Amino acid sequence: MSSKILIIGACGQIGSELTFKLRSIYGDDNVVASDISYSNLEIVNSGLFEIVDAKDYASVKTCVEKFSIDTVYLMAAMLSATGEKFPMEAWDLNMTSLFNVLNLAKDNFIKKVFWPSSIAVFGTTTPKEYTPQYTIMEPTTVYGMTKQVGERWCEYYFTKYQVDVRSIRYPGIISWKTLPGGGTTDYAVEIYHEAIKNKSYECFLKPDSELPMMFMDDAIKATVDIMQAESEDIKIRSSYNLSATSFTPQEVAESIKKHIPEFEISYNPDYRQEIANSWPKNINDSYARQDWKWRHQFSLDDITDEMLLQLNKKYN
Ligand code: VAH
Repeated sequence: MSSKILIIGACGQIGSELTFKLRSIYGDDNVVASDISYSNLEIVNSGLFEIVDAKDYASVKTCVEKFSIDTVYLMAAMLSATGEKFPMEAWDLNMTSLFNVLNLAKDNFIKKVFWPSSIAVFGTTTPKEYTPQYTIMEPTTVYGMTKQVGERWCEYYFTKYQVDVRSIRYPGIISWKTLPGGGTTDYAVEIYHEAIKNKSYECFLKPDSELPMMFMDDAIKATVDIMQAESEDIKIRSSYNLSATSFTPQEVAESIKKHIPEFEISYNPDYRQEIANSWPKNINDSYARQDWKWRHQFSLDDITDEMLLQLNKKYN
């Protein structure tokens, strides 16, 4: 019998594309999109949609029971940059929502959980090159702290209550369909929009700020792959390192110039530079590649090709 899936945070950058992908796999009637508001009308009008407050246990439980949900993808979170402006709200949203879903699973209202972690779990004391799965983790952002402690709780609920929760540490995600909100890696999305609209972009990070990045199609594939893997193949129940590529703003600009030679980039680092400085340059994701056969597809130039192709259609 097909899964009955609830996506919490379906109006967001990843949640929106995950909704369409899961509907294509499991059928429209088996995937319920939800969010705190009707902020993405394409999602709201494209199929089953419910208002769910991820911080309200009763709100989540009511939706789970209404649609006989067995699998929850918890995509609602406050990201790194916004989290530094509203630390208590970030802690509350990111942690309360996770406990609500883990407890629904512990009490057998649902059977399976996906929860996104992030390379933001790493901090300034973490080795920055080819960052290993197991290493020093002293995150300096509230967002990173919520992801680090969230990973501990995921592993605890698996070990103590046999909750089938699966997680990956997303790098920066690049997509063209839905704008990201409040992330430090958002420059890598904005730059493509500005390249098409204005042929110039003022970057809020320094030119040599190398960060781990991934195209949305790869991120969605990884999310589906880990959730479809056999339980015994998921040997890490905190969260898996995941990687595709890594690059600097300068390298993105050079990639764009292969298509738009007149494109110009300038740099005006802001508070997000300190966040970026605390994160790895690139990630060792050998455990994901070994345990559940993760393979990425998109390089930087592949990302640039697709982003400019799709955004040209959007704006012209
Ligand atoms: C952020 N896009 O910038 C998120 C992501 C690795 C970064 O977690 O906060």
